[in-house]
Amino acid sequence: MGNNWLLSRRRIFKLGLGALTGIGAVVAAKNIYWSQQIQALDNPNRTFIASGKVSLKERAAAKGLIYGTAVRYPDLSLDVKLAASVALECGMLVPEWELKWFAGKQPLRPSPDSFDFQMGDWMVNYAKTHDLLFRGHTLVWHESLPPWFRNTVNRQNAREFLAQHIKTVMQHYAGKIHSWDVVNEAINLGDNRSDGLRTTPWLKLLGTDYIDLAFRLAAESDPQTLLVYNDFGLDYDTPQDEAKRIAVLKLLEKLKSKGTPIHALGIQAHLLPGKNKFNQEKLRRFLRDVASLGLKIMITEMDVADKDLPVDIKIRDRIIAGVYEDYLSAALDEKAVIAVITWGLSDRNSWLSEFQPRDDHAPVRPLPLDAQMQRKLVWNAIARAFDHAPKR
Ligand code: 9MR
Repeated sequence: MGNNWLLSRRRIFKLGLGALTGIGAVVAAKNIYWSQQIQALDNPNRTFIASGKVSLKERAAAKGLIYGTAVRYPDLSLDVKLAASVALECGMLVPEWELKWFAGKQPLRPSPDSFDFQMGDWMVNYAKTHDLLFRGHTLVWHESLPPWFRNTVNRQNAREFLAQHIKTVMQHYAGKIHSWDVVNEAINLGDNRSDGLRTTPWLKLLGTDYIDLAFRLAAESDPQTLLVYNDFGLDYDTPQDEAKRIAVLKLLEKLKSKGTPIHALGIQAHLLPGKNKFNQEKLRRFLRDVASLGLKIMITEMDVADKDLPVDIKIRDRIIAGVYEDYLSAALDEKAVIAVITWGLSDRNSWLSEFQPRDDHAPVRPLPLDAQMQRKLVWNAIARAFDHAPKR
């Protein structure tokens, strides 16, 4: 047994080495392919000239559009430069953390029977003082749930928890919110359900009707605000995104046919150039299909991750700006699109620095302003897309 055992160990080792070399070759070939794809994305002759210095807010407004950004309380309250840029460039504010159930240092739902509105109130007042519209984000999501949720919410009381949360939060801000993300990211094809729904805690506790229920509770709680279904992964010409677009359309059709009070689709537009192919016509067609259901559309969380892009800032910024302009010029052709929100305004404050950092540790550059709050090519690209957009 001893010798046989040794032999087979050696053979396995050799086989393993062979397999590793094979895998190595495939990975290397893939890397070459991607780096060629990425080079093809860059057009050194492409210029992003935007006429004049008028802010994004004003350019958007001239077309009947809204431009806004997401921000977090600690950034907005402590960073005067950021605050000044938000007031200058934006017509709308979205709290990145403060109206989730549990995110940031002072969460909205610290315990099952309490609500802490301090952060949210500060943000709403800030928006009012600076003449910004305000968006609510988000009432029903499988993430950012409190640590107490698991052991407290069960099949018997889930409906009551959902109703109490939606009513209390929406009534607290009633009349002050332009639009609410009522349900966020409810589709996930990876969960392999025939209806495409994500198996979230809410789905497990309440069944598939939790979405309709959430919208009805929302409509009762604040009849003035626009009620939005918000999701990601709807942007590219890939089989995954195509399947997700179909699943989202099916969900929206179903809700509309049931009389669910839903008013808009939020398309997050977290873009990742390099490996994904983008097709303007496919995006236009999807937006047209959504609009034909009588829904408005908001681009709700736009940014462009640069983790696969060359480190050279000139090249990187040019590619990112091109991605923004290509996407927005197609999206804004659809008149049902009423707003564009970027997920942050300055590279200083992007979630991507933490969630999708670059392998070379170079600071990420996904947003309109650089870390010094200077306008960069992305700003020009957005400005150009607004300037060329048809009027609403
Ligand atoms: O940018 C947000 C990050 O700071 C939070 O830690 C995270 C969890 O609350 O959520 C991020 O924002 C997400 C948004 O709420 C929903 N769409 C995807 C966004 C990026 O993950």
